[in-house]
Amino acid sequence: MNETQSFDLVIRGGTVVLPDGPAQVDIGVRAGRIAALAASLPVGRAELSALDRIVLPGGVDAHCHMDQQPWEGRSTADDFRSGTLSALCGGTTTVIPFAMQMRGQSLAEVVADYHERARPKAHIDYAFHLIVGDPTPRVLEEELPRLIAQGCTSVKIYLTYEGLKLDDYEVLEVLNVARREGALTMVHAENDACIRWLTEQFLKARKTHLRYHVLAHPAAGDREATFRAISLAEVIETPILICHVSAAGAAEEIRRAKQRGLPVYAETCPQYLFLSAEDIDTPDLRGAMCVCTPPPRARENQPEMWRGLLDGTLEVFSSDHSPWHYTDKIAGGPDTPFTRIPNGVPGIETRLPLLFSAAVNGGRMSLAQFAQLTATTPARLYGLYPRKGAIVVGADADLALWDAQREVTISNAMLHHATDHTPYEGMTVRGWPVTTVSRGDIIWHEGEVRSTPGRGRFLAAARPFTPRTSLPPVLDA
Ligand code: DUC
Ligand code: ZN
Repeated sequence: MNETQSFDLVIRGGTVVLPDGPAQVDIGVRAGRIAALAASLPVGRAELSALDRIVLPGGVDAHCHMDQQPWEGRSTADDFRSGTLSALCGGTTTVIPFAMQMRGQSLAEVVADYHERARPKAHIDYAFHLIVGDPTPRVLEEELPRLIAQGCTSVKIYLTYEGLKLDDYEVLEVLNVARREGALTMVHAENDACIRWLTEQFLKARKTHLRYHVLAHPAAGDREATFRAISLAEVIETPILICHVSAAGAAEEIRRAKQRGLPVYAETCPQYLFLSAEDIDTPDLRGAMCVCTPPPRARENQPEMWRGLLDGTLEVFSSDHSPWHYTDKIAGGPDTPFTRIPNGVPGIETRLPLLFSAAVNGGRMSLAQFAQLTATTPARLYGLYPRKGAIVVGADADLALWDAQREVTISNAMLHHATDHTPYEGMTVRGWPVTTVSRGDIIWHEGEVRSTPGRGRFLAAARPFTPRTSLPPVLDA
């Protein structure tokens, strides 16, 4: 083998989770890519032992918030530096956060600004979803098609939240552009009127304790909004993905839609498997650490989320990392009403270990299924596969080496995000990613960070679906 054929790095002796399951193979890396997978490779210029390690594709976290523009006067705690650092220390090698357009803003300007925020700081590779909060004719006809052509090929819309929510007519407009452009539309599916009406009733009755946050975001409203989003996408005949599914009813609508053959995809997050409404209902304000939307549901709901993950109803597992400082969450003092607590929980670093421990070590899920949920399927749905999301020849050498038996008790002190708490404080998990490799660089190894901010690159995503030049069939009558 001559110099140009030899490997920059050989990862040797691990149990490697290939798309069809684990195999004992070495991984040869050349120019940042996986160049060979074989039982015994020759010595490389650098060697990394994976003995007693499980080698998984680096995680793809397809729903996380970092350095979004301030909203309602507040910004989340992580910028791209701390957010991507926390991600890589938890075995994730690709993130897809959100460039968020609100009413009155130019989407193109928001995206340009977001590139500036990410470029100097990101440790790992990143793509952007486009939040469309103001679908003006200019956005629909000019900005969106151009941004999609430039590699931002997923769009997120909200059915609730002042400044972001779209009405059904606007949803149809966005879905129609997504269909034409081959983009995927993600939907935050909660019923806005339910939330506003219930919130007002609770406030009038002076019911301001944290527990009313859960009641003001009823699961029935999620089911309705999920079904409505599915129906609107059915009219346009275009794929959608329902974000952060929290409750059995919404999962049931998604399952039915899939059974009818509709291209409906769905995501859930750690907070709906490992937290519950009971964690919010604390006598003090500590429950604020678990406040997010949709909220974690009653503990009895959790088995339904597991069922959805295991039967393929929910095919993406993301963090929805949205970290606020606890001090900001409870800035209103001991009587902070539930309406004043910013929504969101941190979780980019704990996403994979929590699932690995409960699902893989808990005997519920195979390693191949774990890789699908946490890396391969999000990479496919968001136009990053096969460069990201799987251990295959030709892909970027983005890998996480796991010590499957390592017991770790989660504490905020060990995490790398910029916020002051984790809702998972004190939970013990078995299995932890001890080495992370990004494009062949070892960036995290046995507690040592070896990365630098700015090494992450923007990923221009491919269009995940075929652009449809024809009208939606309903218009072609
Ligand atoms: N809910 C969201 O939809 N996004 C960020 C935070 C949250 O709780
Ligand atoms: Zn979110």
